[in-house]
Amino acid sequence: MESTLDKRQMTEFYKRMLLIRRFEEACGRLYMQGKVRGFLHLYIGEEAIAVGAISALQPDDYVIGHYRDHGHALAKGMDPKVAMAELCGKSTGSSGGKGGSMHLFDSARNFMGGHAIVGGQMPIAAGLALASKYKKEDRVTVCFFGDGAVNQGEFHETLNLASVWKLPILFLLENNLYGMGTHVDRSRAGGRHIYEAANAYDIPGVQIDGMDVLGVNECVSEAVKSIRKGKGPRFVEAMCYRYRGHSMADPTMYRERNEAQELGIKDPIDSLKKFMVQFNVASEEEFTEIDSAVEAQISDAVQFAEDSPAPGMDAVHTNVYA
Ligand SMILES: Cc1ncc(C[n+]2csc(CCOP(=O)(O)OP(=O)(O)O)c2C)c(N)n1
Ligand SMILES: [Mg+2]
Repeated sequence: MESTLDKRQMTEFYKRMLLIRRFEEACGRLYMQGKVRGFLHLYIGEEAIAVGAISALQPDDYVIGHYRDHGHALAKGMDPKVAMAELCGKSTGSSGGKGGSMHLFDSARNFMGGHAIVGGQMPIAAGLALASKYKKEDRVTVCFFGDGAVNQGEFHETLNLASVWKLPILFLLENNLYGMGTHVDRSRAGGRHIYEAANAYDIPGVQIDGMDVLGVNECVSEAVKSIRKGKGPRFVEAMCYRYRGHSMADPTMYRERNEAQELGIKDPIDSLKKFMVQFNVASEEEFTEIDSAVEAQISDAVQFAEDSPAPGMDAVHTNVYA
């Protein structure tokens, strides 16, 4: 872990990652209490990717991703209160409580969802990037997706057109080694170096450590700079690890309990903290203060969600397009 970033930026990364971690833990608790219903896919362990990548963007840039979306939404600036209310199905949520965990959306911050169909966000991402190019807007689209999405037709169709049309788009693969309970080695030829697939479409691809927020930020900053210059799409494969099951309903019987240890997985939040303490960027006391502030922010979000009203009956016929 090396970096030329300053204290303010590193502290911001730490805060954001911790906010996501604590948010996810609170979601897990609310789910167990029956207050969050439906599917719930936690992003715990992968925080460095959302935070490192999205911190390299401008507010006008688009972010779009899959159903494991809380981390991306929070990193793009969505208010944790609004996100938590959405998860609890409340009218104060980002989609008025009608979207839930998999469909967070914040168009004011250019966070374009939260998509439940594996790979379904990819052609939409290309559409966003095409619109920006057509309208000559200085905007980059970052499309997040998982290792399970790369075996979908949309992945190949999107990479092809994005390259042919030189779209301002970054494909950001979060390779957490699993698509539900299936290890990537069993579902994908060359599953540990998927980035090479981008070369087939003339898109430069790299593989990075997705557990290192500073490394992610540096790599994405460079890629986005090139995309902004009109040099066409880029592809980043961030290797990471999903600490929890695929969803809350998954008891993870298909992998050994000590797999993360065996793989030498380093926690992204602990690693950054150790780095900052070692190089005197921040003291233990400063971290204690940040930790309490984040805890307070999360309890406020939970309280807000619990106190908010459910959508009224008048909402039954709104946002229905068929
Ligand atoms: C088209 C489609 N097929 C199957 C599913 C069921 N499904 C939901 S998540 C998932 C696994 C995707 O794994 P990955 O892309 O690696 O993302 P991760 O959950 O690891 O973040 C599958 C198969 C779906 N939602 N959409
Ligand atoms: Mg996966």
